[in-house]
Amino acid sequence: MSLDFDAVVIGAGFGGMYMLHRLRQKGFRVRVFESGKGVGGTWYWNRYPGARCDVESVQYSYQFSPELQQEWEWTERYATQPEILRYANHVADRFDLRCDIRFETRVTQARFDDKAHAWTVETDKGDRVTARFVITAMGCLSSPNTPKIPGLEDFKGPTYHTGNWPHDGVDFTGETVGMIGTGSSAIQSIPIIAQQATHLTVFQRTANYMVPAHNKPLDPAYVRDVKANYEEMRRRARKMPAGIDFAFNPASAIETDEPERRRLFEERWNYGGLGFMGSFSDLLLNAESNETAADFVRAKIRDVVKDPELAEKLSPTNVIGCKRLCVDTGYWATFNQPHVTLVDVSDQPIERITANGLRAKGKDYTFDCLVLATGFDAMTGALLRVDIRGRDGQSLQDKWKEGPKSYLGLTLAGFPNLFTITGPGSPSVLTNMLPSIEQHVEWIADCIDYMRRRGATTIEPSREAEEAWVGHVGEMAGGTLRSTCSSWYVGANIPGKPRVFMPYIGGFPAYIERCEAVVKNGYEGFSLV
Ligand code: N01
Repeated sequence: MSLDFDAVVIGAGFGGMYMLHRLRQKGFRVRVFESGKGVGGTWYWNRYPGARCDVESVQYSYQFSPELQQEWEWTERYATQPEILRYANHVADRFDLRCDIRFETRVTQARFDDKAHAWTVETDKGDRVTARFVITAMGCLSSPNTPKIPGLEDFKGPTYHTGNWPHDGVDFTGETVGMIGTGSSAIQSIPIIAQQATHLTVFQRTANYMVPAHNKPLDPAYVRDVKANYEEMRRRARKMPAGIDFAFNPASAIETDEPERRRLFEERWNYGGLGFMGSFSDLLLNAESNETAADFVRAKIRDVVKDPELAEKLSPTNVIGCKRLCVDTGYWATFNQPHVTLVDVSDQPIERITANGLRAKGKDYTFDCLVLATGFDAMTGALLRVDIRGRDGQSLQDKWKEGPKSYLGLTLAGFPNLFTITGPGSPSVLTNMLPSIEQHVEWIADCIDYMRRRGATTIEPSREAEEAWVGHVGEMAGGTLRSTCSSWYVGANIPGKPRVFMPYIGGFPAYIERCEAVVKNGYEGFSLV
């Protein structure tokens, strides 16, 4: 049976684009399906005001092409969404990717044919194509979560979700706005929406920790230096647990005396960014150490927020870093403004959305526009939206009904020739996504190339290898404070979702080593036919 393609890739974000390029370089025939009108994935959809990456721009970028790395000029320490989207488009043009991407086309079903050793992929545009391999590149945070709050359809004004923002932008000038959520998307957009709106009411279920971005234009001398030493920086980053090059202090917070501890926290705070959690090595391992960092941040909130009662409401009480840490610009100070109101809904859920606003704790709030900054069905949501069927017609929904299972976060027992870029069980969301994506793409491309050389037509992990990996992922998670709170890492934001810590927390270097060892040992844990 002749197949239409060697591989179908689902999604044209950073994962899908590089997968296409890499496979084409090796001479494979590839078709990419993308539901958006353009490339960029996360950065195509998340156009809410203030959206920018919290990994520094010079590191949140591809490294597979030294020429690309040298020619692209980032302008700010943390790149804005429009700049990252321009970069994605530049990559698509530079490597002539668009000709193999079908835009505005959503994959609806992928079925594995046991006899043909191939997948049949169907789309909402009526495509029906066959391919030896299917590679998902749908992103970890790409299935927006709209909570089922009663009355949502009754609201008369416009409702916006930060994860699916209108492409022409929204001007809130002269409007009153209600916002639900205080995660990363909310904390970036709140200061900007507050500049436009006549009144902003924020409904907070859980107060969040944040560290200042101290964003700034990039100094040309710094950029020149980075470019002259890019490879060295990338090498250092690969050795760090999150795949990000920043200094990590091996000392314990609790074993460091108070003045020195404060000095080190202060130093990181003044530098800005996620490196704050690298102040000490045990912040996510030891509850007492964690509390020292949490206390430090809470004191910062009291310094900024003038009303002590409001400061208290904005102060998180859970483990710092358990939910994803936010990187902000002026978030807490925004609440000092008289036209910004915080409503704490931590003890009682929002009762209902009404025609003109919402009702919470027996009180009615009115506003013209509603913003849902309510996050995503993370890591599994996008995959489960597609009807994926492996051997004997088994559905992915069925396989994952008690939580996601994978081997290396890359492959699934019972689903031959299916690869999941940054799938559950991989480090992905706990790392700098770009290098994580590149590592997966290169591993997958090498594997497919190896199969071609061997004349193999299927690859599939054994149930034992998968179980062992799932066990290892769970064991690693159990050893840190990160699995102890109701975060999207454990699926807690989606009612009914199985509670499983989804990403691999053992660190990027350990993960790379494991993936390389699997190859070295002749694709250990896999059967190739
Ligand atoms: O989503 P979130 P996000 N009633 O899930 C609240 C990445 N990202 O889009 O915490 C009331 O973090 C919910 O409350 P709670 C980053 O990895 C990166 O902000 O569940 N409230 C929470 O406050 C990030 O972690 C960047 O109690 C409800 C909020 O909605 C991830 O994407 C920027 C509710 C959702 O927060 C997701 O971030 C943006 C309800 N029924 C995003 N349902 C950067 O690179 C939900 N909430 C900087």
